[in-house]
Amino acid sequence: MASSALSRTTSLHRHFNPANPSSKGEKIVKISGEVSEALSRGEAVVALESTIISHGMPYPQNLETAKEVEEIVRQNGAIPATIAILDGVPCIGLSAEELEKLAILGRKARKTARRDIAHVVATRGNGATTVSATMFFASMVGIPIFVTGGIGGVHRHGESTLDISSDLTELGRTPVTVVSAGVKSILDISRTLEYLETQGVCVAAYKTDEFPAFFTATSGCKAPSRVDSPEDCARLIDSNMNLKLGTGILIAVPIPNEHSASGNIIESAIQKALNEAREQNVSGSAETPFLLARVNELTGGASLASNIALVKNNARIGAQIAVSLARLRE
Ligand code: PSU
Ligand code: MN
Repeated sequence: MASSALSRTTSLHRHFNPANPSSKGEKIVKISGEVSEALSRGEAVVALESTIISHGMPYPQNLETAKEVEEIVRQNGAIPATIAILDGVPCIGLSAEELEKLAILGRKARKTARRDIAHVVATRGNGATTVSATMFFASMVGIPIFVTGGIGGVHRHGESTLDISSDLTELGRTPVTVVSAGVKSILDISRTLEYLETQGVCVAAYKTDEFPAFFTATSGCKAPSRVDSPEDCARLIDSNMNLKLGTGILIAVPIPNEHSASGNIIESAIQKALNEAREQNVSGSAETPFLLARVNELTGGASLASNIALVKNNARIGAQIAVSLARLRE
């Protein structure tokens, strides 16, 4: 235990040294007391993103879901660390007031991927971090596991638009494990898997051979690896850390059967939303939020209910993995 606490502190300080602040002497990031204590003791911590709160769901469901997800992480023995940039300060672990502020800001908060971080901080803005930016901060402070709903990927027609989410390159360069329900079929799933292979990312499906497609458990694409328990995941993460591979891991958890949306209804809504995006020239970072909102409207809220259910399921499994990893590294 003592040696693991020591090694965690050492690795924390290698990435982020609170004694080495910015040029003006300010702290570079703010870590909540609870999260910082858990990290220094080598206890289980789960990072959570904030774009899902600001751009992924409407108010007030976004706030309710964010609170419930944090509660599920706690019930399963880990400490939640929601990450966002507030008034220019990257915050690791939000208070109830900060979480509410972000949920109410909604789309007024800036969707912040890795490329946007420096600008949001420099302009003292409010930034909701995507998977890429959340991974960056989680890694900086030494949180190995991060739970979300779905990650970005290669967009349909990405081979000509080059619209490939920076989530995929982040997975290739940052050793954080992301627990998600796969990728939505608003994206090109098989090209997303090809790109993750190019980036050297280990992709493992949870208790299934198939890579899941967010709203549905199947995608028609085989997952490159399979894991069957939180302990399997913890051993995988531990090996990745010991080998210092430096790359992330994607654990793809299928949506529970009872919540999976009808594939046909979702698929026709996605087709319609994609056509509208093209007609209205919606592209770049605006495309994913546009599609998510339209699919939700077109399915009369059915997709939002599935979305909430799968995020909660991921939170439960992610916390179990974090607990198992903390035990393994004691
Ligand atoms: N997919 C979802 N819900 C989301 C996102 C993706 O099902 O909320 C968000 C995540 O924050 C993800 C980001 O990191 O969108 C990807 O955006 P882009 O496609 O612009 O890279
Ligand atoms: Mn993009």
